[in-house]
Amino acid sequence: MQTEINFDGIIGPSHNYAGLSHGNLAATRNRGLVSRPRAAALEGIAKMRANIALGLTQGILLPHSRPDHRWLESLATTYADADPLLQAQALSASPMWAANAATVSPAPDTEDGRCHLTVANLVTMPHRSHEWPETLAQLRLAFADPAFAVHGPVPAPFGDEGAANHMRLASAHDAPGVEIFVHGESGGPFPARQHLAASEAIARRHGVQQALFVRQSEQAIAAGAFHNDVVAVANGTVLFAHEQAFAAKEAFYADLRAALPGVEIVEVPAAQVSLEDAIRSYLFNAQLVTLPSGEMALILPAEARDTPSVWNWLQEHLAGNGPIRRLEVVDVRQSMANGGGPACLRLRVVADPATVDPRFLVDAAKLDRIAAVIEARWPEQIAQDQIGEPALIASIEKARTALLEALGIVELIYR
Ligand code: SUG
Repeated sequence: MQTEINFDGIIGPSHNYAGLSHGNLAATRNRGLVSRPRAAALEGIAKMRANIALGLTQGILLPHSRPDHRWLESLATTYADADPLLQAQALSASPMWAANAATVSPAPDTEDGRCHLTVANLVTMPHRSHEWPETLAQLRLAFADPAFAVHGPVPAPFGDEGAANHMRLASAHDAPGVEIFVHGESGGPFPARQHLAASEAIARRHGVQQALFVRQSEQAIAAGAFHNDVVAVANGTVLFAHEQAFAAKEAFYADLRAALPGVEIVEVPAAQVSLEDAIRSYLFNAQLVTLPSGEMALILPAEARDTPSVWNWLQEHLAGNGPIRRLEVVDVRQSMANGGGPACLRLRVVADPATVDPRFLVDAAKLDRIAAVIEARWPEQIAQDQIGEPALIASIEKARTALLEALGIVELIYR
């Protein structure tokens, strides 16, 4: 049976605050803080446990091998010789944000009836530009079944940041849907990370039957919405978005209503929640999910509860007859401090779980085993001035190997 599976990126042992993402205000604001990789990874595990308890199907993607020695080799250097910026770029645990792993077009949407995945090239940010080879290797393992078609990256210079700029609306997960590809053109002082040409190429190669292309508003990017999933999220027939998320909004909404007559657009007015509050609280970087009961729940970061304008809007929505019936608050503060909320941490794939390599699916017992490795091996903290220390690097490398061994995913250890 086709269902939605959320694949969460396990937060890797090298998680740190190097402030690498220009335009991501949380990451630059928190540059230089001491990170807590063990606590971070356990927060991610707790989120997965909570989602399983809600009756959702849960998968994982694995931390990449860090530092990325292959990437450094292609730059004709080594970790020991690299300058601190290059070291940080090679060490980043950014693959945790699985929403940037790939764009996924579920089987009911595509011409050939297969579920298509294109690995994101992430070319805009140097520390993320070297994620794709290892992500691709994981996707090829997890989705080796002929029900899937896994594609390599769109070529540079067309920036592609994956599912974070892609939304799907459909009357049911297993019904044909409308796929919305969101790109940026300008973002004030900040880069637009998703390019229209990349989105169009993906829609063509996936054979998406109903695709809409919409531009992110310049205002949103300039306010810190470096990905669309910071200001909008969709599930089922519901689009939940900030009033200022899109450029040419009325035309987009009209196209969407024509493509999916039952669509419900839940728009949060700027007068009630400013773009700044939306971005600081990550109201929209929530997981909007359909529970087994058929009700929709919003899985939100604690920061949303702590932001009065946001929490008031949500309470009003619940009291009215809005489509979001339930709020679930999760604590992912370590990831949030780098600009990654609950939705950034997961990649949604609609598929029959029986077609997925079972090593990439988790239940509560497997999460206990993963948590035990994290507790025993993940560094408790990393200060920025430690990232050149050989002992720290050795412990990071050993920690990841221990996890892959525990999960029996040894193909990825010595790539
Ligand atoms: O690409 N942060 C990530 C956050 C990604 C969030 N993902 C989604 N919105 N889907 C980014 O900006 C910061 C890492 C650092 O600065 O060390 C970082 O890469």
